[in-house]
Amino acid sequence: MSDSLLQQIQSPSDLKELTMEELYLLSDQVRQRIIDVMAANGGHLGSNLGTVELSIALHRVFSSPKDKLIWDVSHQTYTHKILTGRDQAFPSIRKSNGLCGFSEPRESAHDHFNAGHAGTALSLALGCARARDLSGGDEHLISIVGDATFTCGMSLEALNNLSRDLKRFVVILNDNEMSISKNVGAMTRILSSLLNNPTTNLINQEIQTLLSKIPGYGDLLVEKERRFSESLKNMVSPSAFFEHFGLSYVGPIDGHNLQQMITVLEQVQDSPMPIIIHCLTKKGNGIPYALKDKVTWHGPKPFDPSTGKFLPANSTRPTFPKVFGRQMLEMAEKDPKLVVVTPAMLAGSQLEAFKERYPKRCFDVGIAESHCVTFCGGLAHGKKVHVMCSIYATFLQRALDNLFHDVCLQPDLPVVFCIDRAGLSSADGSTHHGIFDIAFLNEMPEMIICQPRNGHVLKELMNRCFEWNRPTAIRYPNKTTDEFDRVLEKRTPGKGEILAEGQEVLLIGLGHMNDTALEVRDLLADEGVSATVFDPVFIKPLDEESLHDLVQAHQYIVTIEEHAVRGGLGQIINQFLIEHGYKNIDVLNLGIPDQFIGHGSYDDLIRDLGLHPHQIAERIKERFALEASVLTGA
Ligand SMILES: Cc1ncc(C[n+]2csc(CCOP(=O)(O)OP(=O)(O)O)c2C)c(N)n1
Repeated sequence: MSDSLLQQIQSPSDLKELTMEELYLLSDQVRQRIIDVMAANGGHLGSNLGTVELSIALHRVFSSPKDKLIWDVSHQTYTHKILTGRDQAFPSIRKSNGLCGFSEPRESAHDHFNAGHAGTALSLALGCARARDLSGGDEHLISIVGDATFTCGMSLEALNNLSRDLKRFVVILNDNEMSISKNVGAMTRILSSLLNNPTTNLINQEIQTLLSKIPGYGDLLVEKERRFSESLKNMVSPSAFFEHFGLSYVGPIDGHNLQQMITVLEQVQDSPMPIIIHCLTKKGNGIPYALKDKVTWHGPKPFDPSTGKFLPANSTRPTFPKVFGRQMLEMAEKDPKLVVVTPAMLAGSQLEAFKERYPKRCFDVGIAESHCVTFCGGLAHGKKVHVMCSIYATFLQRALDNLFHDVCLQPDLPVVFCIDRAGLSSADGSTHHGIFDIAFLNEMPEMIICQPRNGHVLKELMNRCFEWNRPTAIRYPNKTTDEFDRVLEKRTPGKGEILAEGQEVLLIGLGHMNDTALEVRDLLADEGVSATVFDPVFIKPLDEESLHDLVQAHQYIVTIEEHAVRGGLGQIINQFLIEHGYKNIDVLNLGIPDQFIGHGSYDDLIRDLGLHPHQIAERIKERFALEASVLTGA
């Protein structure tokens, strides 16, 4: 068959016409396509190379979109996208106006939910199945769930709600033994015990007999199968763990063995009870260097596929998370009480070196944000240790009640939340933007909230945060920044800084948006408009003393933040003005409007939001009619 087999696939129904040889060829072509596009764009390479055969088998056996494939996290859906009419657009993935890197219903009828956070697929599929049964439907619900996603309480909560009479409900447990880093906890032990169960080996014989009966290629496959059998202990047998939840367990089977996957799926698809198929896959399958270093190749930046070398980065400056990781090492050396907790984001949060140097003081709790925050409450109890909880802004949303109930409401639990990825997440898009956390953190009576404008201020805040003795949030984006070789000054809650003085306009920037504010100031100055730039540093408590002086000295106030305007710094400043009876002041709040924001390059997103310095300068002049008033001296 020709090289262009992939181009002939317009919809998954086309797979049903192909021979097994053609399906093998297709899997090679899809794998190569993913490698080529990821090399150019960067993205979730490892997990996607693990699901090529699995996705082909699923689309061969089931009839999407009537049968619903519901992917957990959905970062592993590239083959699914390619097979469901999106191959041509595939090079645009994660780019501005291009395909989304996750499942996105606005993009295709084959994607049923906008997903990006782990632990949702089982609950969504179960909900769909119950609705199907109530409305007399007959479609299959297939959820595809990674082994690390079983560290999520939500996955277990969904399992707890299954019942044995649920039909046409298939769970694919995609087990590659990895989260982003090595998977953690008892669940990994349970899964590996299934692989080492002695009865598993006995059943191996059975599946080989089954395969040999397939006309035309059975014998060949048996041969292939034997070569694999060292690592694959295939079986069709119940397993106690999943049986207790009402699921029939099938496996473990080789998730890269297309024929075997298809055979098993065909056999179980009309089961009168819910089924879990335990597939063994390898992250990075098909690229030796990616197989060797699964953490690095989970989500690489653009690279040269022939050497596995990354393309030169645009900047040599450190990122905020890098500064955080290094500062943690510095602090840990001086403070033996310092511990850090991460919910499965060791690598992204730059904590790998900390884990290596201080393994007992670093807790990776798995993809379990609620547990993570409550666990931090327990850790901080009695102040035996200094607790840093390093968590992405978007994932902290999962633990809102834990934050309220198990930390802030408790007397004297000074957990420090280092909130990473606060701001736009660019290529990951709507599920990952960290733009809502101030809104809910600000509601917590005991909370201190701050945001450094650069790496140096980040270190200053980290250095002092345990002196404040309160639950504290230090939020920062994944952007490049500066560290400076200077003494770390003391930071005090409620103390901001004037970065530049002026007269008419008061620009209040949040964190790195102070760089934008300073640029805006220059642009306004070019037009004869004078502006002050104030960095509050602390969002809560506000530097009310400075604000009173500044508000009285300026006629116009502009807040600039990379956070939702609703509930963000802007509204907090507005509240301050109202509470203190300021009347004749014009205010402009700039930030993320009340809508969900898609993916794209950082610069494109900033421009789309009107937050580029030139756009902000224009918006300020327009809003306050500054040219007319200031330039004419009116
Ligand atoms: C709630 C939540 N926390 C953390 C993450 C970050 N994250 C993305 S993929 C991933 C690992 C997922 O592992 P697994 O479920 O086994 O799927 P695999 O990548 O191995 O296919 C993590 C922790 C997330 N997407 N959602």
